[in-house]
Amino acid sequence: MSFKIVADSSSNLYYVDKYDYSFVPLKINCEGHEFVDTPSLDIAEMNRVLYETKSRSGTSCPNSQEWLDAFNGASEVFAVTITSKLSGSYAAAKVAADEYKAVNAAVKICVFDSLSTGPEMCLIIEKIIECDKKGMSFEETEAVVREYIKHTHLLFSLKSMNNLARNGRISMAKAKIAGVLGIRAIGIASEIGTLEMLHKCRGEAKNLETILQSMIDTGYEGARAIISHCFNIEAAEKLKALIVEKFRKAKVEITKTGGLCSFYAEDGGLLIGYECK
Ligand code: X90
Repeated sequence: MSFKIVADSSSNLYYVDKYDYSFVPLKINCEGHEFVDTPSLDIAEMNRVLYETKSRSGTSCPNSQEWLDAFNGASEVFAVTITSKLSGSYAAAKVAADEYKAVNAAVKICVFDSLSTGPEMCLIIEKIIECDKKGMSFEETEAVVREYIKHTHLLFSLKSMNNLARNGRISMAKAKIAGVLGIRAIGIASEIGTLEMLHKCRGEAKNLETILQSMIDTGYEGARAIISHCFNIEAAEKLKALIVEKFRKAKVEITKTGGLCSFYAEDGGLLIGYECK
Protein backbone atom coordinates (compact mmCIF):
# COMPACT_ATOMS: atom_id res chain seq x y z
CA MET A 1 0.00 0.00 0.00
CA SER A 2 1.43 3.36 -0.92
CA PHE A 3 0.15 6.59 0.47
CA LYS A 4 0.50 9.90 -1.35
CA ILE A 5 -0.46 13.52 -0.86
CA VAL A 6 -0.83 15.80 -3.87
CA ALA A 7 -1.66 19.51 -3.90
CA ASP A 8 -1.71 22.18 -6.55
CA SER A 9 1.10 24.72 -6.35
CA SER A 10 -1.13 27.45 -4.91
CA SER A 11 -0.28 25.81 -1.56
CA ASN A 12 3.25 27.26 -1.92
CA LEU A 13 4.44 23.84 -0.74
CA TYR A 14 6.76 22.03 -3.13
CA TYR A 15 8.34 19.41 -0.91
CA VAL A 16 7.54 17.56 2.30
CA ASP A 17 10.30 15.83 4.22
CA LYS A 18 9.97 12.02 4.47
CA TYR A 19 6.58 11.96 2.71
CA ASP A 20 5.47 10.95 -0.73
CA TYR A 21 4.20 14.39 -1.64
CA SER A 22 4.01 16.09 -4.99
CA PHE A 23 2.57 19.29 -6.37
CA VAL A 24 0.92 20.00 -9.70
CA PRO A 25 1.84 23.46 -10.99
CA LEU A 26 -0.47 26.27 -11.97
CA LYS A 27 0.83 28.56 -14.68
CA ILE A 28 1.10 32.29 -15.10
CA ASN A 29 0.83 33.50 -18.70
CA CYS A 30 1.73 36.77 -20.31
CA GLU A 31 2.07 37.49 -24.03
CA GLY A 32 3.37 34.09 -25.00
CA HIS A 33 5.56 33.75 -21.88
CA GLU A 34 4.52 30.90 -19.64
CA PHE A 35 5.79 30.86 -16.07
CA VAL A 36 5.34 27.44 -14.48
CA ASP A 37 4.87 27.57 -10.70
CA THR A 38 7.75 25.40 -9.49
CA PRO A 39 10.42 26.11 -6.87
CA SER A 40 12.85 27.14 -9.63
CA LEU A 41 10.59 29.95 -10.88
CA ASP A 42 12.30 33.30 -10.37
CA ILE A 43 9.35 35.32 -9.06
CA ALA A 44 11.15 38.67 -8.99
CA GLU A 45 12.03 38.15 -12.66
CA MET A 46 8.43 37.11 -13.46
CA ASN A 47 7.14 40.28 -11.79
CA ARG A 48 9.61 42.36 -13.77
CA VAL A 49 8.46 40.85 -17.09
CA LEU A 50 4.79 41.29 -16.14
CA TYR A 51 5.39 44.87 -15.15
CA GLU A 52 7.37 45.74 -18.27
CA THR A 53 5.04 44.15 -20.81
CA LYS A 54 2.00 45.73 -19.14
CA SER A 55 -0.25 43.66 -21.39
CA ARG A 56 -2.86 41.17 -20.31
CA SER A 57 -1.68 38.41 -18.03
CA GLY A 58 -3.53 35.51 -16.52
CA THR A 59 -3.22 32.11 -14.92
CA SER A 60 -4.29 28.59 -15.68
CA CYS A 61 -4.88 25.60 -13.47
CA PRO A 62 -3.47 22.09 -13.88
CA ASN A 63 -5.47 19.86 -16.22
CA SER A 64 -6.81 16.44 -15.24
CA GLN A 65 -3.93 14.63 -16.97
CA GLU A 66 -1.42 16.47 -14.78
CA TRP A 67 -3.35 15.46 -11.66
CA LEU A 68 -3.61 11.88 -12.93
CA ASP A 69 0.15 11.71 -13.54
CA ALA A 70 0.72 12.88 -9.96
CA PHE A 71 -1.64 10.22 -8.53
CA ASN A 72 -0.09 7.44 -10.58
CA GLY A 73 1.28 4.51 -8.63
CA ALA A 74 -0.29 5.32 -5.27
CA SER A 75 -3.03 3.20 -3.73
CA GLU A 76 -4.23 5.82 -1.25
CA VAL A 77 -4.27 9.44 -2.35
CA PHE A 78 -5.28 12.67 -0.64
CA ALA A 79 -5.40 15.66 -2.96
CA VAL A 80 -5.83 19.28 -1.86
CA THR A 81 -6.83 22.10 -4.22
CA ILE A 82 -7.29 25.85 -4.31
CA THR A 83 -10.91 26.99 -3.87
CA SER A 84 -13.20 25.66 -6.58
CA LYS A 85 -14.93 29.05 -6.67
CA LEU A 86 -11.93 30.79 -8.21
CA SER A 87 -10.16 28.06 -10.17
CA GLY A 88 -10.81 24.93 -12.20
CA SER A 89 -8.14 23.02 -10.28
CA TYR A 90 -10.64 21.16 -8.06
CA ALA A 91 -12.83 20.14 -11.03
CA ALA A 92 -9.75 18.85 -12.88
CA ALA A 93 -8.59 16.89 -9.81
CA LYS A 94 -12.07 15.31 -9.45
CA VAL A 95 -12.07 14.23 -13.10
CA ALA A 96 -8.61 12.72 -12.59
CA ALA A 97 -9.74 10.96 -9.39
CA ASP A 98 -12.70 9.36 -11.21
CA GLU A 99 -10.47 8.20 -14.05
CA TYR A 100 -7.89 6.84 -11.63
CA LYS A 101 -10.56 4.86 -9.77
CA ALA A 102 -12.08 3.61 -13.04
CA VAL A 103 -8.76 2.08 -14.04
CA ASN A 104 -7.66 0.91 -10.57
CA ALA A 105 -10.73 -0.30 -8.70
CA ALA A 106 -8.86 -0.86 -5.43
CA VAL A 107 -7.45 2.63 -4.99
CA LYS A 108 -8.79 5.09 -2.46
CA ILE A 109 -8.73 8.71 -3.39
CA CYS A 110 -10.12 11.81 -1.77
CA VAL A 111 -9.99 15.36 -3.12
CA PHE A 112 -10.35 18.21 -0.64
CA ASP A 113 -11.57 21.58 -1.92
CA SER A 114 -9.73 23.89 0.49
CA LEU A 115 -12.23 26.71 -0.28
CA SER A 116 -9.06 28.72 0.20
CA THR A 117 -5.44 28.64 -0.90
CA GLY A 118 -1.79 29.07 0.23
CA PRO A 119 -1.08 28.59 3.92
CA GLU A 120 -4.58 27.26 4.71
CA MET A 121 -3.87 24.43 2.26
CA CYS A 122 -0.61 23.79 4.14
CA LEU A 123 -2.54 23.39 7.40
CA ILE A 124 -4.78 20.82 5.69
CA ILE A 125 -1.73 18.94 4.40
CA GLU A 126 -0.15 19.01 7.87
CA LYS A 127 -3.34 17.55 9.32
CA ILE A 128 -3.37 14.69 6.78
CA ILE A 129 0.22 13.89 7.77
CA GLU A 130 -0.64 14.07 11.47
CA CYS A 131 -3.49 11.57 10.95
CA ASP A 132 -1.21 9.25 9.02
CA LYS A 133 1.44 9.40 11.76
CA LYS A 134 -1.23 8.46 14.29
CA GLY A 135 -1.98 5.39 12.19
CA MET A 136 -5.52 6.41 11.24
CA SER A 137 -7.28 4.66 8.39
CA PHE A 138 -8.02 6.42 5.10
CA GLU A 139 -11.67 6.90 6.07
CA GLU A 140 -10.84 8.20 9.55
CA THR A 141 -8.34 10.64 8.07
CA GLU A 142 -10.89 11.92 5.56
CA ALA A 143 -13.45 12.50 8.33
CA VAL A 144 -10.96 14.22 10.65
CA VAL A 145 -9.70 16.49 7.87
CA ARG A 146 -13.21 17.43 6.68
CA GLU A 147 -14.00 18.51 10.25
CA TYR A 148 -10.63 20.30 10.58
CA ILE A 149 -11.27 22.41 7.46
CA LYS A 150 -14.25 23.94 9.26
CA HIS A 151 -11.82 25.24 11.89
CA THR A 152 -9.20 26.90 9.72
CA HIS A 153 -9.24 30.29 8.01
CA LEU A 154 -7.24 32.39 5.59
CA LEU A 155 -6.79 36.13 5.92
CA PHE A 156 -5.09 38.26 3.30
CA SER A 157 -3.65 41.74 3.41
CA LEU A 158 -2.92 43.21 -0.01
CA LYS A 159 -1.45 46.46 -1.28
CA SER A 160 -2.85 45.92 -4.75
CA MET A 161 -5.68 43.79 -6.10
CA ASN A 162 -5.05 44.61 -9.77
CA ASN A 163 -4.31 41.08 -10.87
CA LEU A 164 -7.28 39.66 -8.96
CA ALA A 165 -9.63 42.18 -10.57
CA ARG A 166 -8.18 42.01 -14.09
CA ASN A 167 -8.69 38.27 -14.04
CA GLY A 168 -12.24 38.46 -12.78
CA ARG A 169 -11.55 36.97 -9.33
CA ILE A 170 -12.95 40.03 -7.56
CA SER A 171 -15.04 42.98 -8.74
CA MET A 172 -13.24 46.14 -9.90
CA ALA A 173 -15.17 48.12 -7.28
CA LYS A 174 -13.85 45.96 -4.43
CA ALA A 175 -10.34 45.93 -5.87
CA LYS A 176 -10.21 49.74 -5.89
CA ILE A 177 -10.09 49.68 -2.06
CA ALA A 178 -6.46 48.59 -2.25
CA GLY A 179 -5.61 50.84 -5.17
CA VAL A 180 -4.85 54.00 -3.24
CA LEU A 181 -1.23 54.47 -2.23
CA GLY A 182 -0.56 53.32 1.30
CA ILE A 183 -3.95 51.61 1.73
CA ARG A 184 -4.00 47.89 2.34
CA ALA A 185 -7.10 45.79 2.00
CA ILE A 186 -7.70 43.04 4.52
CA GLY A 187 -10.04 40.23 3.66
CA ILE A 188 -10.84 36.61 4.33
CA ALA A 189 -11.55 33.47 2.33
CA SER A 190 -15.30 33.15 2.92
CA GLU A 191 -17.09 29.96 3.94
CA ILE A 192 -18.06 29.37 0.32
CA GLY A 193 -14.52 29.93 -0.96
CA THR A 194 -14.71 33.47 -2.32
CA LEU A 195 -12.87 36.63 -1.30
CA GLU A 196 -14.66 38.71 1.30
CA MET A 197 -13.39 42.18 2.19
CA LEU A 198 -13.15 43.06 5.89
CA HIS A 199 -11.17 46.28 6.41
CA LYS A 200 -9.00 48.86 4.78
CA CYS A 201 -6.01 50.21 6.66
CA ARG A 202 -3.51 52.98 6.23
CA GLY A 203 0.05 52.24 7.33
CA GLU A 204 1.91 49.11 8.33
CA ALA A 205 1.35 49.26 12.11
CA LYS A 206 -2.42 49.64 11.71
CA ASN A 207 -2.42 46.90 9.10
CA LEU A 208 -0.70 44.34 11.34
CA GLU A 209 -2.84 45.23 14.37
CA THR A 210 -5.97 44.83 12.26
CA ILE A 211 -4.83 41.45 10.92
CA LEU A 212 -4.29 40.15 14.47
CA GLN A 213 -7.64 41.56 15.60
CA SER A 214 -9.38 39.96 12.58
CA MET A 215 -7.75 36.63 13.44
CA ILE A 216 -9.09 36.88 16.99
CA ASP A 217 -12.54 38.02 15.78
CA THR A 218 -12.74 34.90 13.60
CA GLY A 219 -11.83 32.52 16.42
CA TYR A 220 -8.02 32.43 16.66
CA GLU A 221 -6.93 31.48 20.19
CA GLY A 222 -3.19 31.05 19.80
CA ALA A 223 -2.91 27.75 17.91
CA ARG A 224 -1.08 27.07 14.66
CA ALA A 225 -0.62 29.85 12.10
CA ILE A 226 1.36 30.14 8.88
CA ILE A 227 2.20 33.53 7.39
CA SER A 228 3.14 33.55 3.70
CA HIS A 229 4.56 36.76 2.31
CA CYS A 230 5.33 38.12 -1.12
CA PHE A 231 8.62 40.03 -0.74
CA ASN A 232 7.57 41.35 2.66
CA ILE A 233 9.57 39.46 5.27
CA GLU A 234 9.62 42.53 7.56
CA ALA A 235 5.84 42.62 7.89
CA ALA A 236 5.67 38.83 8.25
CA GLU A 237 8.17 38.93 11.12
CA LYS A 238 6.45 41.85 12.83
CA LEU A 239 3.11 40.08 12.58
CA LYS A 240 4.62 36.89 13.99
CA ALA A 241 6.02 38.91 16.92
CA LEU A 242 2.60 40.49 17.55
CA ILE A 243 0.88 37.10 17.52
CA VAL A 244 3.43 35.55 19.89
CA GLU A 245 3.31 38.56 22.19
CA LYS A 246 -0.45 38.06 22.55
CA PHE A 247 -0.40 34.24 22.57
CA ARG A 248 2.88 32.99 24.06
CA LYS A 249 2.40 29.39 22.95
CA ALA A 250 1.36 30.13 19.36
CA LYS A 251 3.20 28.06 16.76
CA VAL A 252 3.77 30.55 13.97
CA GLU A 253 5.77 29.82 10.84
CA ILE A 254 6.77 32.14 8.01
CA THR A 255 6.97 31.01 4.38
CA LYS A 256 7.26 32.68 0.98
CA THR A 257 4.48 32.77 -1.60
CA GLY A 258 5.22 30.76 -4.74
CA GLY A 259 4.37 31.72 -8.31
CA LEU A 260 0.57 31.63 -8.29
CA CYS A 261 0.04 33.30 -4.91
CA SER A 262 2.73 35.90 -5.70
CA PHE A 263 0.96 36.78 -8.94
CA TYR A 264 -2.35 37.42 -7.18
CA ALA A 265 -1.17 38.67 -3.78
CA GLU A 266 1.36 40.98 -5.52
CA ASP A 267 4.38 42.64 -3.93
CA GLY A 268 3.97 43.23 -0.22
CA GLY A 269 1.01 40.86 0.12
CA LEU A 270 0.52 38.65 3.18
CA LEU A 271 -1.58 35.49 3.45
CA ILE A 272 -2.23 34.06 6.91
CA GLY A 273 -3.61 30.57 7.41
CA TYR A 274 -4.64 29.77 11.00
CA GLU A 275 -6.54 27.40 13.20
CA CYS A 276 -9.52 28.66 15.13
CA LYS A 277 -11.98 27.29 17.62
O1 X90 B 1 -7.12 28.52 -12.05
C1 X90 B 1 -6.43 29.55 -11.96
O2 X90 B 1 -6.02 30.15 -12.97
C2 X90 B 1 -6.08 30.09 -10.59
C3 X90 B 1 -6.93 31.21 -10.14
C4 X90 B 1 -6.66 31.66 -8.72
C5 X90 B 1 -7.37 32.88 -8.28
C6 X90 B 1 -7.22 33.33 -6.86
C7 X90 B 1 -5.86 33.24 -6.24
C8 X90 B 1 -5.71 33.96 -4.94
C9 X90 B 1 -4.29 33.99 -4.43
C10 X90 B 1 -4.82 36.08 -3.09
C11 X90 B 1 -5.55 36.35 -1.86
C12 X90 B 1 -6.26 35.24 -1.13
C13 X90 B 1 -7.57 34.81 -1.74
C14 X90 B 1 -8.48 33.94 -0.91
C15 X90 B 1 -9.16 32.88 -1.71
C16 X90 B 1 -10.54 32.52 -1.29
C17 X90 B 1 -4.06 34.78 -3.21
